[in-house]
Amino acid sequence: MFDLNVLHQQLREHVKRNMAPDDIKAAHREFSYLGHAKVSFVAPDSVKKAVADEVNVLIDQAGTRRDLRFAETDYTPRRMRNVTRAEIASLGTVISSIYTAEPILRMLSEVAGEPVHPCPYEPEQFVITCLEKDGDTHGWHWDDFAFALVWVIECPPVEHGGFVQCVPGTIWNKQRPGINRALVRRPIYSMELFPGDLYLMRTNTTLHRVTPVRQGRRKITNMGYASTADLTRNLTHETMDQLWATAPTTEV
Ligand SMILES: O=C(O)CCC(=O)C(=O)O
Ligand SMILES: [Fe+2]
Repeated sequence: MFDLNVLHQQLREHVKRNMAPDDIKAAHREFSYLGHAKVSFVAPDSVKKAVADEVNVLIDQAGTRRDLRFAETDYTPRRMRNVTRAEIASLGTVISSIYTAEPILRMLSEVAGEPVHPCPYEPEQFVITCLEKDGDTHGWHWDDFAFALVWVIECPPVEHGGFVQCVPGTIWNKQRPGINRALVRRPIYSMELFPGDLYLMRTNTTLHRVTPVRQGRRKITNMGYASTADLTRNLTHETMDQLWATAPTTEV
């Protein structure tokens, strides 16, 4: 059991001691051009370890297998084990507490170049996903809210798949997603990630996926955040509601 006060103290000290304005500036530049940037510097190793330990316990305790496809994203496959926000909040302590930590929100806002807010729709605040079987993948999709902060806990080498690809500057039309059209029209960026990495993505206008895992395992926790514009928009949540539904379903 981690002492949350100690973790928050370590986070504050990390930001005070290691605040490198150049890292944030570089990440901001990359984020504005490419819709994503590595931000592994936002948390110290102690906090990353506490998050990783909780992810590992919760996957074993509450992970549910999903195998789904949605019309709203052209039936791209989602094959994974996941743990919902409700399960994380009731069975764990670290992830739900770090989610709203002020130093993290402040750094993310600097990287994004605009305020980053906790998500007003609870089920999309944080989730855990584990790709563990040959062919497991989080297929091409957009998210409902503007930002995602992904903590990489475990990840196979790129040779075995499970890396992130994205197409920034794309808009999600839920009636006509046009994913293949977006893929041939614009460049696809691929990202190599290692355990302990974090990245921030503008997920509502950056089409993204995790390529199928062939060997090994990939574990992450994804924290979703809202832009100021999201707070006043009337968003719908079809794909997320089905993906994280309490009873797993294979309907489309
Ligand atoms: O696993 C990742 O790196 C991305 C996860 C993701 O896109 C999501 O949970 O919506
Ligand atoms: Fe996503």
